[in-house]
Amino acid sequence: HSIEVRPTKPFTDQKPGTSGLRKPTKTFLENQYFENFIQAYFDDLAETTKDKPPTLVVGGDGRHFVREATRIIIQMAAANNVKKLFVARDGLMSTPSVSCVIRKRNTDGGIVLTASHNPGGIDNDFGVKFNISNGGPAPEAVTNSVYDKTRQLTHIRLCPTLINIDLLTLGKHTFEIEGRSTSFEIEVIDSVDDYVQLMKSIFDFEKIRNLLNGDKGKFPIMINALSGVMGPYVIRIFHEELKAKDAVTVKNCQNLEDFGGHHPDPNLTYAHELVEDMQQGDYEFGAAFDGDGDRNMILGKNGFFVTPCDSLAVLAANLNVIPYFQTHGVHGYARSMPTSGAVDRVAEKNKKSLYEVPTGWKFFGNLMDSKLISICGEESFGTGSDHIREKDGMWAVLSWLSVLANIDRSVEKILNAHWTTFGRNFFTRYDYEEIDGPGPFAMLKRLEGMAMSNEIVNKTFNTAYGTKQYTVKLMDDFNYTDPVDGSYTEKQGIRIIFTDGSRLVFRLSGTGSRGATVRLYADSYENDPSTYNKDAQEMLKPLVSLALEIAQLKEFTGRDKPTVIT
Ligand code: VG1
Ligand code: CO
Repeated sequence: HSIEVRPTKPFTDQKPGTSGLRKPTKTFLENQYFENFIQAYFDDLAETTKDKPPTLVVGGDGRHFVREATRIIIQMAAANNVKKLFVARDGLMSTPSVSCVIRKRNTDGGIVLTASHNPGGIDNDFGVKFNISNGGPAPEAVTNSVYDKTRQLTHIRLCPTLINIDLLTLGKHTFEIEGRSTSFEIEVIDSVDDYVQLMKSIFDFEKIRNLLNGDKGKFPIMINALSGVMGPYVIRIFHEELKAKDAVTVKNCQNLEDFGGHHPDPNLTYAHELVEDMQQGDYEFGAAFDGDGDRNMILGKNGFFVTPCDSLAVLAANLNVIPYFQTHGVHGYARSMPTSGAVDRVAEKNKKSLYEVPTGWKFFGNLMDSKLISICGEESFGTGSDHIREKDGMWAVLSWLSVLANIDRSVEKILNAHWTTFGRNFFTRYDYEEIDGPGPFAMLKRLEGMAMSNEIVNKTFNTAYGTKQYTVKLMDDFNYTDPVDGSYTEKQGIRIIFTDGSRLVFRLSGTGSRGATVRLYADSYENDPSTYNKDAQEMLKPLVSLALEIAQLKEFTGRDKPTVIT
């Protein structure tokens, strides 16, 4: 096969956000937009791998264009000196699974074709994420370097005759490429095998099997994959490995190119079907995943909601029930900055270090590589550990089932016991999605100015609800210096911390593809047991109303209510 060097025009807007490059699918389809981005990545990779041709993995979440994109990557990898490419069968592989395969097969990195929790289809979003050799999302040094290359790109390289490769059958293919000293290898691998093996090495499957369908009777659960990539993982693990078909009801486990119209984001709004199913009272436990399988939502009987912040804290407090941590030990914990302080209290009690990083999983990688942390999470329904370098929805579900099997068969009781020990952080996030115009940027700009001048520090505010008063202790624009490599990241969100420990955070989303999305996070700690069973929205009303007032959110955005509340 010969290599074609095809001229192209560079784009100026291929800067990856919080988690890869996400754009409307149609944008990727026009003017070699996708090919350009991939070429810039290969150019960058060539610099770092020098004369050692790299090995890579490619997989995606099955959304529209994933399969075609996989074939384009094969043609481009061949022309860009990639030695070996592991390709997920039918192009389908969850994000955590890609991370697992990179680590297990010692590749130099991977490409994940996903826009994660963004809706899919020709009229929705597509996305590309690059992962590095530790299995984690590429850090900013890499994505910035790729971005620089996208703006200067003049040519793309591909082998146009590499077509009709069977991606549905497992196996190896070798091709001779003109002008290359080494041949190009493809190996089509099963998307689920490596991952399931890893899960079996972490958890006590026998114990989970016994919980679901064992000596204490059935423990009915409901799993909803929102038509994303997780279907085959769910079926394989629950029905085949755990042999618990009777106890595990599954929904939307057929992967669809448009996710069946689902917005594949496992939260109370977009996974409402699961909430309704759980409210019927027939299931003890419920979970949903996002499009690429790294996010999870956990519900208890009757739809009892476990906030991701509490989920992280409960798992951190109970890691000792999971065999992996019994053998590997537990290092510290970490959370993203907007995530509530619930896990901080567990760290304090267990005398573990607690790291606070900017939003985005890439910031946890160095901490895990250096064995500073074992578990970490984000308020955005992401939980994971150092078994891989991505957040992992299935891992979170199996962790919860391990806790249920060992501690108590009720999610609600586990939460109540946790709050009794540690107190409760009430947390909520308001999203104002896809706002047009400069308003959101102006709002953030003004808040940055207020943080710089310290003008509201020591000021006491009354709120529109009740008699509660809040005095500002600190207001800043969050920045982070990585303790491992010293890399510095700034402007990661405005924080307002009050004297009673309550916190407000404002930031703009880095994963949207249309307009600007404002996120407002509120976190407030209570240790009065009479509050523990109160509704978070009710409890946080005063704090949220104060947030809206301080930020003048309505004036700047024109929105008087959020699109999503979690
Ligand atoms: C959001 C979440 C963030 C998460 C990121 C990727 O980013 O807030 O916590 O890491 O999505 O998740 P942003 O910039 O929109 O707030 V995934 O599952 O979409 O890769
Ligand atoms: Co995701």
